[in-house]
Amino acid sequence: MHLTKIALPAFLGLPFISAKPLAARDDGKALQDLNNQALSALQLQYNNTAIQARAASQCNIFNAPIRQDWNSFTSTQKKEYIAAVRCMQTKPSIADPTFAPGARSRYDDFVAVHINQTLSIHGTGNFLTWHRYFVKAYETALRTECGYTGYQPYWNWLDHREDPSKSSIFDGSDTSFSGDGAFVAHNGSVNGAGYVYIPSGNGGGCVTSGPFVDYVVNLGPVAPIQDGMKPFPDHLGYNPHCLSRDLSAFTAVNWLTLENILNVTVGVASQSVLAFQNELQGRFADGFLGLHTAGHGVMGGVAGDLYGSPVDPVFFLHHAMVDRLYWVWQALHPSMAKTVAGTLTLFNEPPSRDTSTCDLIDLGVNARSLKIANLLDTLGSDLCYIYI
Ligand SMILES: *[C@@H]1O[C@H](CO)[C@@H](O)[C@H](O)[C@H]1NC(C)=O
Ligand SMILES: *[C@@H]1O[C@H](CO)[C@@H](O)[C@H](O)[C@H]1NC(C)=O
Ligand SMILES: *[C@@H]1O[C@H](CO)[C@@H](O)[C@H](O)[C@H]1NC(C)=O
Ligand SMILES: *[C@@H]1O[C@H](CO)[C@@H](O)[C@H](O)[C@H]1NC(C)=O
Ligand SMILES: [Cu+2]
Repeated sequence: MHLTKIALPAFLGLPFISAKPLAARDDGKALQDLNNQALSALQLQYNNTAIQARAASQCNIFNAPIRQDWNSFTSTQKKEYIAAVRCMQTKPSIADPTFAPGARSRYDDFVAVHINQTLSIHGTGNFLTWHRYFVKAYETALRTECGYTGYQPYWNWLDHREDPSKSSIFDGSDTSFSGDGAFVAHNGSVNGAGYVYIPSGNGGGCVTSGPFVDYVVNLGPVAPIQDGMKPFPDHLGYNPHCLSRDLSAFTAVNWLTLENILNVTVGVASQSVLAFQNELQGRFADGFLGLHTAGHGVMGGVAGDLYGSPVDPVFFLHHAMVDRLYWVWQALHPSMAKTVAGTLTLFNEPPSRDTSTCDLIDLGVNARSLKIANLLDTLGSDLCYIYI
């Protein structure tokens, strides 16, 4: 705890002393400062560890692979990442067809386990570690099965919030993840478990350009939230359709905010892992989406489906950003970093026991099962990475 107390005041002064609203550029700087606070805290923890307890070969803050902002990738790096994703979408599925009859590709193998376990990995005590491991397993598959030589990039939510279609992720160019969907008149989406109405953006249909214009989505949607989009009744059955989007500046401007990022990492909502994960996911009955739900909502289209959301490849950049905040929170709250809270079922419906750090995270054919305890430290023997 003392790390937090020493390190934070200088930083905390920044957003609050200013009387006028912060420009987007300052928001980006404040987020970078927050990341730097986490790096310093981890360095200090390492430097304070007895010399004999830190073998140079072990994963540590100074030798860990670095995950970075998609914006900081060169065109070559972006193209290499995109090529690996497309490779995953063409390699045949290795899942048991009786488990996921609709899965055709290695990419679908990831979507299928997420659909299958949706009700026990959201609004639960394993939400943070399940998705952390899911992203890690995907990053590993890109590298070992599709020749990718970099690490998982993240989506910087503060970038182009007022018009996501201008961002390097969604601008529709050949170094993006394709852009907005074609305009299809519809009456928006109902997000946040039915509580939060989101007006239509300029899309709603299939993406029209970029690397994923011909990508065939094979699974879902299970529980779509966009007006007019029909659920496919067979959760893991074969349902070929396009990658649809309805980019929502409304959602980004309202909820992908520096204020919310600060609240969960250093503010009121950072005071326990329960408060952190709840505020991150949203307070739907209050009409508040939370950063995690909002990110999915910004993509819209097929990504608005809680179950099938990984069909949109930006899912993994979004969840890398979610994991980045979890990593920041853990670094700045070392005494609570390895605690978990919550139960085994979505919003504890039906009621279930508390999550334990001995519970296994099972990603099917995508990775070996690991205990939650092994996924709490990104500088351990099972995970090794940092964010910049
Ligand atoms: C930790 O030690 C390294 C190497 O001596 C040094 O460069 C770094 O500034 C130290 N970090 C902190 C936060 O003290
Ligand atoms: C998930 O898959 C397992 C194994 O096939 C199956 O027993 C279970 O019913 C599935 N659960 C859901 C919610 O689809
Ligand atoms: C659109 O949906 C919202 C929220 O469900 C509703 O309040 C509104 O009346 C709808 N508008 C139309 C034109 O259907
Ligand atoms: C911060 O999170 C707390 C706890 O969920 C919430 O009550 C409060 O309204 C949030 N503050 C802001 C400024 O969003
Ligand atoms: Cu999820």
